[in-house]
Amino acid sequence: ESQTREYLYRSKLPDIAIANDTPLVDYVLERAARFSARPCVIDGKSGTTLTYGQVAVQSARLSASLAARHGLRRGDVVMLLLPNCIEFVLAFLGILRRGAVATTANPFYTAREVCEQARACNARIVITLSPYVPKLAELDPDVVIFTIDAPPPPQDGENSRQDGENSPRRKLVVQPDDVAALPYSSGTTGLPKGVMLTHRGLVTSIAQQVDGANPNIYWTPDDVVLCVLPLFHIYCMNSVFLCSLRVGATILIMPKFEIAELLELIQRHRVTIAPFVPPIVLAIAKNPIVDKYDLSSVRMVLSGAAPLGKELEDAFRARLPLAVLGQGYGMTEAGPVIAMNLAFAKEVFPVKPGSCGTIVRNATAKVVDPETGVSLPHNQAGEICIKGAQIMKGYLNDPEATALTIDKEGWLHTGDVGYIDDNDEVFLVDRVKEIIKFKGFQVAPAEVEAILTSHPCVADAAVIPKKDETAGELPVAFVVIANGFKVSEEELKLFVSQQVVFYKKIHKVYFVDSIPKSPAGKILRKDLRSKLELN
Ligand code: AYL
Repeated sequence: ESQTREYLYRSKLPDIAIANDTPLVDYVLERAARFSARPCVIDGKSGTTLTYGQVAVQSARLSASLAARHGLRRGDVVMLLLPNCIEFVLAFLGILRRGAVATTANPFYTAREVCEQARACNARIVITLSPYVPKLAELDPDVVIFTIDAPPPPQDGENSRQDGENSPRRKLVVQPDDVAALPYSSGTTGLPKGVMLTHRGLVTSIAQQVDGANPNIYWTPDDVVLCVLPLFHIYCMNSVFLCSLRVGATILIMPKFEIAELLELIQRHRVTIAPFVPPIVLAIAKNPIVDKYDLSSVRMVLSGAAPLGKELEDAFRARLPLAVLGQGYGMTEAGPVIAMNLAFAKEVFPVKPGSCGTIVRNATAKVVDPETGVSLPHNQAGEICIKGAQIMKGYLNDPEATALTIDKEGWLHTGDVGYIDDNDEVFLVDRVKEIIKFKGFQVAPAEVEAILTSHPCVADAAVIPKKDETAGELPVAFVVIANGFKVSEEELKLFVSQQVVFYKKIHKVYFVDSIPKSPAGKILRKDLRSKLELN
């Protein structure tokens, strides 16, 4: 290649020393002894509160119990199929303490989706609630199903087998490059894949956000952090749950978004930090009931996982003038955080509206021309690439997909198109990858296409995003009916919706004679997208 100069981007914050060979749980609970009497998690509905001390002890107990009863060992995969609840927090920490791996799934998934993930990662144990047990019926009978709402009685001697907080052996169990969390993501192409996030990677990511003399996100033990986004998704798991533990803040748990309840909780618990996604920002900006609540405690509002329009940003700021609103930008595979707004820092930097933040510290980004791979200077749009100890180790059992995403030099290619401006802020403008984002949730077109083409009347199908004000994007399908068959739009929508979680549903079917494809057989999604715009 003829390019002599590489254009590289870094944080404005200086790099910091990160003890990223520490196991994740030791790292996030490093100062827990100091905070042991302070509230760690509060269940919003019941008011049940566990202190840092209780979380440390109870997660260790759960860990010991998983080992004693079910033989949980280092490297074993445990699936968490749970809504946001205190037990999620305890189970996640308990699994990781053993050097085992937590794979998280949406409890609203259909049986097909749950089983596909559990089988793909060979989950040995599923931790869930009894109403979700029927979704696990098809799993191998060897898989242990552990229902936290109906736990088995404690066994004799179990407590004596728990390893205490200071067990010297525990440190040896977990290696920094062991996988800790295994969320699923389709990345830039194809079906959902297990994203191997290691202890080292997650420690690095959390440090990049909340550590240092001038942390990029400045939180303190006095903060109350709202946990309404799903913990099974990497945004909340990392930037809400794990970052809160690291700083010793209080996590206020809410199992699902309901506006009046959310506002009530913010007022009652004097929430200071509100991590949101754009649809929640929209609801707060637009809903008149917001005026009935005292939200003056909120000092920081984060938005991420999907684009936040500038008008919406302005409307929201008018509603909550005391809070700093800004965006984070991430991708599951990237560990996940790529960029974070520097208005959240302890010593703030000036930022522009519409930006997705500045590249996190201890990391390097570049913007490449997707055609030539040449890196681009400020203000020129291209594919964002990121490098650093925080990115994934790879996709589980899928070296080909890994090699397509992380190149030989260690650059992770995001599939996002954007530029970095003169102020070193990231602005996203487009995507060169397939995923559809419904309210920040991923929809893998390949998954829905496979379901559609499994229908006897369908010869071919392509699924693409259609812009939508509340959801951001909606999945819509182009379908070729098989010769001599007849099928209606409603039938196909139903056929899909019976097999998928709500956000993967098809909102419109366009019947066509053929799906445009490249000579290599790849769907020309761009052509379909422009067809939609003409519609
Ligand atoms: P995944 N603006 C626009 N698009 C975004 C943004 C944003 N601020 N953040 C993420 N995306 C899109 O794996 C983008 O296309 O992780 C990206 O490649 O479900 C894709 O979503 C990744 O989707 C944070 C803040 C985590 C954000 C995240 C990202 C979680 C979404 C932690 O603190």
